[in-house]
Amino acid sequence: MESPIKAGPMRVLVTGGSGLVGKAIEHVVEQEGGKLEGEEWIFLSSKDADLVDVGQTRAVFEKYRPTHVIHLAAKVGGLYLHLKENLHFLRDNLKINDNVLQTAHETGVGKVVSCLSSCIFPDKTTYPIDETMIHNGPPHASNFGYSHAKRMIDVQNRAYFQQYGHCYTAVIPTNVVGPHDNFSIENGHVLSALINKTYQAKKEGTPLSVCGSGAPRRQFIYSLDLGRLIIWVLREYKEIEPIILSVGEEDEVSIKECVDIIAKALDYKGEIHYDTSQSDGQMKKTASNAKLRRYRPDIVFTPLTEAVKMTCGWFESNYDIARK
Ligand code: NAP
Ligand code: GFB
Repeated sequence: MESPIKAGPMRVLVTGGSGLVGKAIEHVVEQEGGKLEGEEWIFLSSKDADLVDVGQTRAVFEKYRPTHVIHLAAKVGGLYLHLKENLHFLRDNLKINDNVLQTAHETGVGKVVSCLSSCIFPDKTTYPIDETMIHNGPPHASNFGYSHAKRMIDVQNRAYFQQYGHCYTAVIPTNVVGPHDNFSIENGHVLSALINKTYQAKKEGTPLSVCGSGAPRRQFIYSLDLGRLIIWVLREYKEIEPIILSVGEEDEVSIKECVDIIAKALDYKGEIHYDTSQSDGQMKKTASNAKLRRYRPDIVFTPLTEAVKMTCGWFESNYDIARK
């Protein structure tokens, strides 16, 4: 039996509200009419509460008394940070997730939407990957810490439903690109790191060095498209089972294609080298968005070239304040 979600306007607490995905949701809520009459939306950063700490987690939930939670907060980073810090990714994210879900239960939160990721699926698998395959084998070795912590959210959600009837569910975004990302060359995700690298190469008149062979393939969703879909999941999606939020398999591109898209967007015409001494990580993790399409056949995704162009524009205009 599902626990009743309180009637009346929502008070939504967004953990990780200051990050790439959180800022996209804030834009949709504040600028695109994503907030309905009487609703309150609170966007947290780690300055409001370090969610690794259960006392600070409880204090921030007591302060805001949310009816709903979008749980984005996590230790997040690109392939090369994962390779260095798998234990930190595992421990920090296990603690954050348990603190947020258990505190949501203790304070009577009616619905929680958490975030998994398309990089947590089994490394040895058939394609396309779908939501039923999460636990069908070990994740890729490069990010096993983060992947196991994220997989536990799915296990926790099932346990909260079975024991208390809570509607705690999760979305599975693929790689995300957009404004307010972490543009760190060492620790960022591929597109944000490459945007910063290409920007520097153009400014210095030096060659652009790309990590790996450029052969791996990825699907990228624009952060604002993802933000709109997460708000839809909060309002309309009733399953405990997670749902993949991604562009289709047909939109999968190689890292080399990404490099060329970024070079065009930043008008970079210098030399491009591929440093194959650096890991390629997962070669592919092609995810199916068939379940999403069944719910939302109307969805139109921002094309990658447009998403990259807008992200590059944001980066150039906000260079001084961008995380890098
Ligand atoms: P992000 O830009 O790095 O933002 C992370 C957010 O979590 C920030 O608001 C950060 O706060 C907060 N945070 C980190 N550690 C915290 C802690 N100990 N206590 C409280 N808050 C903490 O990450 P993102 O890309 O938006 O990712 C959001 C969610 O989407 C994550 O769950 C991630 O796993 C998932 N996801 C991301 C991608 C992607 O490609 N980016 C793909 C799939 C899934 P501060 O600003 O104060 O640091
Ligand atoms: O976004 P990324 O770091 O992680 O992409 P994943 C790694 C891929 O991009 C590898 C290539 O094939 C790299 O060889 N690449 C090329 C680069 N140049 C660079 C560069 O300068 N920086 C980086 N980082 N990569 C992510 C997870 O896995 O999947 C996230 O790390 C999230 O947490 C996301 O879950 C969905 O795509 O391999």
